[in-house]
Amino acid sequence: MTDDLLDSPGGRLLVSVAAAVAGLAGSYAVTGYAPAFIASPIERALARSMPGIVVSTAISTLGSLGQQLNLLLAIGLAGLFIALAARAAILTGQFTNNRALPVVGTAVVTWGVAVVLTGEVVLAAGPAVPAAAVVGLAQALDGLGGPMTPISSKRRRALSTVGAAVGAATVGYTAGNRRTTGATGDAALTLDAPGADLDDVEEKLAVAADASLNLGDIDPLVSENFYEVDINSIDPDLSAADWSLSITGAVEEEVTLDYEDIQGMEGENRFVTLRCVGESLNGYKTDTALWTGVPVDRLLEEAGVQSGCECVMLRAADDFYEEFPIDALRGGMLAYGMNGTVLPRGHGYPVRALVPGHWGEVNVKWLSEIEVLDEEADGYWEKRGWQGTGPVNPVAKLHHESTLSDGRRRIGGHAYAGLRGVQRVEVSTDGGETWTDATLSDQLPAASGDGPAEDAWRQWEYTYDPPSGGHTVVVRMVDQRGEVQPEDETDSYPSGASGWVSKQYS
Ligand SMILES: Nc1nc2c(c(=O)[nH]1)N[C@H]1C(S)=C(S)[C@@H](COP(=O)(O)O)O[C@H]1N2
Ligand SMILES: [Mo]
Repeated sequence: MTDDLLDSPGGRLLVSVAAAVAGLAGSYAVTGYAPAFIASPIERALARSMPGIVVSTAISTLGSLGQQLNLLLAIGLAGLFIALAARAAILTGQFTNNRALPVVGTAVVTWGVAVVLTGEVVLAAGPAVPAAAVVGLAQALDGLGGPMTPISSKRRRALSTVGAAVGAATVGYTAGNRRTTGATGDAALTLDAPGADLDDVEEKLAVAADASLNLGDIDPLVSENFYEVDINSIDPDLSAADWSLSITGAVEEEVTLDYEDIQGMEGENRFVTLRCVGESLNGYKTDTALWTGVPVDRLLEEAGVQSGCECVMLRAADDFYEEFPIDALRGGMLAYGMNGTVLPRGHGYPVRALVPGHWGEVNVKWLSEIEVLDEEADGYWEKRGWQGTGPVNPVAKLHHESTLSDGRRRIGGHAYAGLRGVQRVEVSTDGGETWTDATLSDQLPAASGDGPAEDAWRQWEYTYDPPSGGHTVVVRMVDQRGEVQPEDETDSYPSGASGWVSKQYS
């Protein structure tokens, strides 16, 4: 037994962990928050194999925290692989008396693990080199004095190794963050497509701003903060130049389109609202944007649909897939722009589907394939017990409340009913005994400019004298056919929250 750091089990553990930290940082440095990051495939495998009941419970109890915990677990596992690789290399080197093996072994095994996980041969050097460097550093510190006593104490050498790992982590974290924002362009890129009418975008956004009721704390008619829901902790990071979409399956002729094809076609600008089936009744997962893209029906006609089930499966780059009636898709669009900017990565860059009036989940992001089916099949969420491929449930939310200087109360929110359209919102301030119509925002315009948008929410507001003592406000919406939304309350699982929103004020 020498005084060498690498000769004690504790020292080897410390160096292995330091190598893992440096390796993770190195991977992040060269990939950023992207699928090539060494933890990303692990995170994805964990998320995809999680039983439906666990995912659904996590969604309702933890929200997006569940996904973050999953990512942390994946990073821990990736680190464990690197640490084990380093430890094995150190031990084998010592056993065979080979001075080169700890460094070379750590590099090769870490590289191999990264290649197997990510499929990235070059980027796999990201974790391999720093991990091996830390092992090499520890070895060098131990051996600096040659066969004699090393120049610094064992404690000092341990601290130097840890210091190197912390330094690598800091540099890697910074570099990775820079890469992430560089790739996604935090400052949204202005849209510029031959087929897009950008003046029309500006006009429609101005109309929407004008039509919005000024309710201070809640989103105007075009959401400022559009919710994001998907199965990824780390979103696909696609290049538009490499992207293509194929229409396959029960068609007369398969059609493949690339980004340029889509951008060259005559485009349209459409207001569409999305609502997630996992949203709680008075939740915040309903939002509206002005989307730029092309109608799907032309493309389906070009392919010649011959479906036995009149149904279709949309597939995406994150291995997400959803099946639903093809008629719903015929009315939909393929969007590459959002509110006058290039479709952001988090919302499906380069191209996503929009299926008017249907739950968010069938509005597939990072779209790669439209497969026309001959037989019904389950989508990703339906395999996990959800039933979220149909039309949305109507809802009137209560998100704004303020007291005016004269003591009156002002309340408001958004109302959405998919293709049924919002005709009225009714408010009761006496727990549902009596009802009064709320003031509604004007309807957003249709893509053509003629008439209202077929699938967009509206805002409502109502001002009243609050009775002394407590009172209960209830809100409900009435669709364009005059039908009042169902009163019965249901949870979001499995087919979307439903019911009248009510709040008690003291
Ligand atoms: N490829 C892909 N598309 C997806 C999802 C996903 O996980 N992967 N999530 C769906 C769900 S559940 C919803 S509610 C909407 C949300 O769209 P947004 O993130 O743009 O708001 O995207 C849908 N499209
Ligand atoms: Mo969703």
